[in-house]
Amino acid sequence: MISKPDQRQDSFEVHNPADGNLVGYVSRGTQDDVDDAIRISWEAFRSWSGTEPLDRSKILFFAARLVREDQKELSQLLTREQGKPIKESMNEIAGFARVLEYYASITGTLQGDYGFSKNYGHMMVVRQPLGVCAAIIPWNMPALIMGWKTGPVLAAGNTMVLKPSSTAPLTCIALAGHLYRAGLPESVLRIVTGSGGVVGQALARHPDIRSISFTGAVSTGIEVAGNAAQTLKKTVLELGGSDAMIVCKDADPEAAAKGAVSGRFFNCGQTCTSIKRVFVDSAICTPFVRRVRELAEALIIGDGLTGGVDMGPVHTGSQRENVHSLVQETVNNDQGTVLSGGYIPDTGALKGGNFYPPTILTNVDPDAPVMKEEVFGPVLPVSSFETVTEAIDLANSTRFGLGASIWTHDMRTISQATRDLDAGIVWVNQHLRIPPEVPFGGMKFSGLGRENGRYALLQYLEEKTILINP
Ligand code: TXE
Repeated sequence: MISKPDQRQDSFEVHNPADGNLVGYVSRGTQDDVDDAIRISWEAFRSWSGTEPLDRSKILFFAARLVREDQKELSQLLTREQGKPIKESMNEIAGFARVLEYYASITGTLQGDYGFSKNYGHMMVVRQPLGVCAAIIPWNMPALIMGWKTGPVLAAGNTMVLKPSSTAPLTCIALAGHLYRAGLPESVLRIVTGSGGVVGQALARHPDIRSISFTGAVSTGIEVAGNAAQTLKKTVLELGGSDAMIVCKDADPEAAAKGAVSGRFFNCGQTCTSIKRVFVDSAICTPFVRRVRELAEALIIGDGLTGGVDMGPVHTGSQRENVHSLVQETVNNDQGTVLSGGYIPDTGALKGGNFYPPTILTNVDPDAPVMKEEVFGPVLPVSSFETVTEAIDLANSTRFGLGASIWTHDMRTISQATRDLDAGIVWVNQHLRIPPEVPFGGMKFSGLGRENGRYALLQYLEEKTILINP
């Protein structure tokens, strides 16, 4: 899909991270575009918020069906602009549809409460939509995150202005097209493409936006929240993570090794809840690391459109630079050893893209920056521990609190870990998997509020108390 937008408007290019080729163009939105989109959305709000929940459900279900019918083409577009293997894109597009189906199935279920008091009469609580909500989307999982943000907002009867990332906006635009074809008025969901500094900031600052949901970097999230606070918007921030995986000595060794590899190298390590640090009981560390290495080195790296590829490129050259410099810093400071990977490929088919091999670092100092910062790329740092309490303390020792997993079958250890890990989501004997029914979000610097589940629907509704003296 290479088509230039309206010639009157400035535009920018979207490139394939696997080879640098042009994938398409999008408009460079301005403050005026944001103002127009918000005005149109408010006009639409009057009618959309008054539709029957069942009618909103029908549109969301129909959109999900259209997306599933077009899954292959949408996945190819996602891979071309984002870089991930086609099998992951297929799952992500299906994930978008599933989120829409989930919200379609609960539309209208949280309408309110009722009570009667001799003193106050009829006490009613009605939940009403907020108005125009904004969403700012990143590039790492644009389709799924678009589903997490649009699903509850639209199901609750709000309208939305959405800004996709500048480097992976095309799938979001295509998905919006499917929603329109399913009957969603275009005025109910407006997409404004453009830079974060212009379009994103205009949305965060705009006085007529009632709620803003942002996914991206911690520093950007703090700026968005600061701007949103000036006009008291409800704010949801889904920021980064530095998820720990704790492998106990009774863990199923094969399941844990496979979990580490898929949990780290999925999406080339560019997922907020990727496994970013592994702590292994010292009694099993050597065989565990050996097996992780075998599995990681068996992964096929290449252009995500090629069948059989397990891991695509890092999304941008600058992201790859950040990742590589953290690896080099670890080695140069004697804070860890490269067991596998750790270089920028400069030969063959991988030379033309932003590829980086699956990289394993061992004996890593838990205080090294590669353990403390969010490393958004295929780097797996491993360290050992002596006691579970020590491992939990290490897991909690960063500013992040998004996810964490513990691999064990011991009930006492499971109880301790699920209670003491500072994370918005704690997995046991799995990592990274999140169905739309349960809340998703982080503690500490990983964010504010939750997405997914009925919790997200509540976020986009506002309670009004009505007291009737009969
Ligand atoms: O994020 P940005 P980037 C983390 C990850 C990654 C780092 C940087 O660690 O390495 O962030 O990624 C828009 N006001 N995550 O630079 O800039 C921007 O246009 C309003 C984790 O891509 O935060 C894009 O649409 N909006 C994360 C979105 O914010 C602004 C996923 C995210 O971009 C803005 C992505 C501004 N001032 C990155 N500046 C996760 N939690 O999964 C930019 N944007």
